Amino acid sequence: MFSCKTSPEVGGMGHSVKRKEDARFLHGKGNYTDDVKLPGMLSMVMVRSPYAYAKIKSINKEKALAIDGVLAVITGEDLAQYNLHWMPTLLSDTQMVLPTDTVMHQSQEVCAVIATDRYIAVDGAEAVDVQYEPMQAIVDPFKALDDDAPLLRPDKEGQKDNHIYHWERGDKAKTEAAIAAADVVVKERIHLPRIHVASIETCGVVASYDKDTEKMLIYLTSQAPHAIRTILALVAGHVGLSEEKIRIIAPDIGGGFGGKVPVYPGYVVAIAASFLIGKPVKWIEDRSENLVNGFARDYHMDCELAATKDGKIQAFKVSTLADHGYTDSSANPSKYPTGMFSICTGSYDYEHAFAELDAVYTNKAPGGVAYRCSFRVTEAVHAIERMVDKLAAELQMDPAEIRFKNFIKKDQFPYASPLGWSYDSGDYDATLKKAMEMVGYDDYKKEQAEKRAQGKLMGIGLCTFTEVVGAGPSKDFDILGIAMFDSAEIRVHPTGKAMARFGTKSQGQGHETTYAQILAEELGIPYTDIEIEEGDTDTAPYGLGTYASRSTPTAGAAAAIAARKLKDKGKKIAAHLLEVSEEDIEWEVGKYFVKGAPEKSKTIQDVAFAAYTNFPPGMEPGFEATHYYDPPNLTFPNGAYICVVEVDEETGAIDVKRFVAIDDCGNIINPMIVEGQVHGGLTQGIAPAMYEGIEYDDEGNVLNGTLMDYLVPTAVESPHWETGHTITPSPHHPLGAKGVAESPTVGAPPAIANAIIDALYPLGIKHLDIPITPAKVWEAIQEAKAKA
Ligand code: MCN
Ligand code: CUN
Repeated sequence: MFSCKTSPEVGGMGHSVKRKEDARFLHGKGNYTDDVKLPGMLSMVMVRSPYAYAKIKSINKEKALAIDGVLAVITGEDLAQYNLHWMPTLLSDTQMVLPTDTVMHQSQEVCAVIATDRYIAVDGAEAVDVQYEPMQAIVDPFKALDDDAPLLRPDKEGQKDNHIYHWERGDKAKTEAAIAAADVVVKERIHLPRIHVASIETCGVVASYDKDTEKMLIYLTSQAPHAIRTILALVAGHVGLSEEKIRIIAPDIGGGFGGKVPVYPGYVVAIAASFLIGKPVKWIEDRSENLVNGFARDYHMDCELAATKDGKIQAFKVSTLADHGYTDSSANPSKYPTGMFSICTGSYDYEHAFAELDAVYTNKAPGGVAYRCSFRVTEAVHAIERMVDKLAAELQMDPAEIRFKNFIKKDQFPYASPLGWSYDSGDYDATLKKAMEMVGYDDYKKEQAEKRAQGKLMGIGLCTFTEVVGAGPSKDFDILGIAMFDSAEIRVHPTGKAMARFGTKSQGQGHETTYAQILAEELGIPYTDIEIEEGDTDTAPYGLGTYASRSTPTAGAAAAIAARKLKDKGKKIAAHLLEVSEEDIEWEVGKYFVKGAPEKSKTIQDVAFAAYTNFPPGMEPGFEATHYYDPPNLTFPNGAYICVVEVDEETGAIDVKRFVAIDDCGNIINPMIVEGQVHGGLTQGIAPAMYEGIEYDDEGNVLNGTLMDYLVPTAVESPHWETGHTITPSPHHPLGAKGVAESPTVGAPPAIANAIIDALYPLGIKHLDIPITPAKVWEAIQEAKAKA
């Protein structure tokens, strides 16, 4: 167990102190991109394509330009003059900034209208006359690979079909042989549909170019401001926007969830427009624009799990077709085009595994990596956890029993997984046992047997997942070639108060509080005396940003190590002040004292003052430290989730009776913040499991592009989440902490799906794809009854 080293006033690790940032949020004083108002600022609105696939015959700007206040209509042809009409995606594909001849998905940006205010810009956008020649869109990713399918990306040299790439990991021959020889093999095609993050704040930018200083100031809703600055400099350096002239400020962010990692065409157009016009330009998406552009998931996974007849898993094979839309803009490291999908062997110990994936182009919006996915761990965990339950059902084994039988055991860590990861630590038995005790598993099993005897549908679903978060190490992980590490810079002022800056960027995770707590833990300076700043590329140390639950594993570690550098310097100063040698100085949180004479001591505040006023001769003055942390490995949090549901056979209505989530993220910095992260993440787990999914018709029209018909669960739909934790520290993280923020969204959907399918088991229903809505359940029940 973890016990706090600091007092609640100091507020180091393990204290549930209240979030420092909340006062300004709750008082309506948050400062979001749309709150930025600069003198002379213009407003930009996009004209978007009504078609999923069409040739642009003409764009007539005249009527729009005739409107009083409309200053410009920018088309792809206009940008082409500066070679700015295409941009690289985060995975080295190419994406149109604005099209010159063809639109590739519904709602794609066609041209941009710039006006003196937003209302006029909207009128202007309506007045632009675009003539299209619609073509038959490719919506079904399987059909995209047909021989007679039209080639969607003829602009790409050497591209002969709609196949983007093939990726594989593991030993195919041995895995297939093990499957062929096994007693039992279960198979399933599992689809994780397109969903959308739908954060409260949509994407947006304010770009402000000053022709005199040649500086480009950009306010951006970005999870990764430094990386975006570098990419902008690489893309627009040729027109004079070099990196030292670009300043990106990511102000407060109203939810990112991965949707604020990429560069959207609107950003580039607004920046280009401000550069050309020399005035600030604001572009903010409206709700529908936000809902229809970008996505998460869309993996079709053919899974095969093989085992002995007593339930020992032997081999797992998964072949995936990934629908990437018209360009591959997944925000993934270049060596990992499928993100961390190869964690799909799960929490179980077996020898043979093979995963392969083919990515294809279709006439849909690009995206893929978002929605608390941990770089595709959501997909991986869904595959293995559904399949383990299917195996248990096939063998008529208890799903908990089959898991205990196959778990990697505590003493097997570090564990080399068959697809190449080194799991750092875990005690999976303990986590599942705790969840079973908390929910009252055995009692529910009895109740289920009774209910089944009465013809009632009740299900219990488990998910025991392993996550992988905290990219770097930099040798393996990058974004467009920029190595992944993260950074912290601490300045302790003479009066002992501090300011610390980071290369990450909170979007609601509470970094202003938890980073201060890490520093309080290490230095003994109260967390309330430490200001935390992120997101300004002119002031913060270089970092790769906040996504893939990497902030605690990387920047959190950097904070601890930078603080330790300060502590070392402080020791020398304390020795000088106490007139003893450095070896005689000992540290306890907040103060240095003389070995054997604890009454002779200097507080960290005394030492900070001395660092500016009375430091040892020859020492560099000041009390500051910086650390760039390159992790030796990722961290592997895990969890055991149990969901209990009842299904109404008449209507298909699903009632989630209980949901217990036990997470293990190693040592915890702020238990209340972790609990809040888990609550939010679980709600974002029930969402794709039961409600959300972007739907298309055969023409590629999005059928649910507003919040009227794209159902985002609210507090009303959310069950009462019951949470808890086990603690297995990460052996390589300086604080023993692992990331946690995406675990609940990774773990919840399979637990819910498993519970509903378990409820339907007596009817012979063996699988349903998410979202499992009442309508889907009702139809499955009718079909099952018709067969019976
Ligand atoms: N924490 C802790 N102890 C631990 C681990 C984490 O106290 N052992 C705390 C951290 O200090 C931090 C929070 O929990 O305050 C989340 O930390 P971490 O797991 O490191 O994740 P990140 O800060 O890197 O957050 C990223 C993650 C991602 S990738 C998505 S997507 C997501 C998520 O965070 N988007 C969010 N949670 C979100 N929460 C909000 N409110 N808004 C979003 O957009
Ligand atoms: Cu995959 S969503 Mo988070 O990593 O920003």
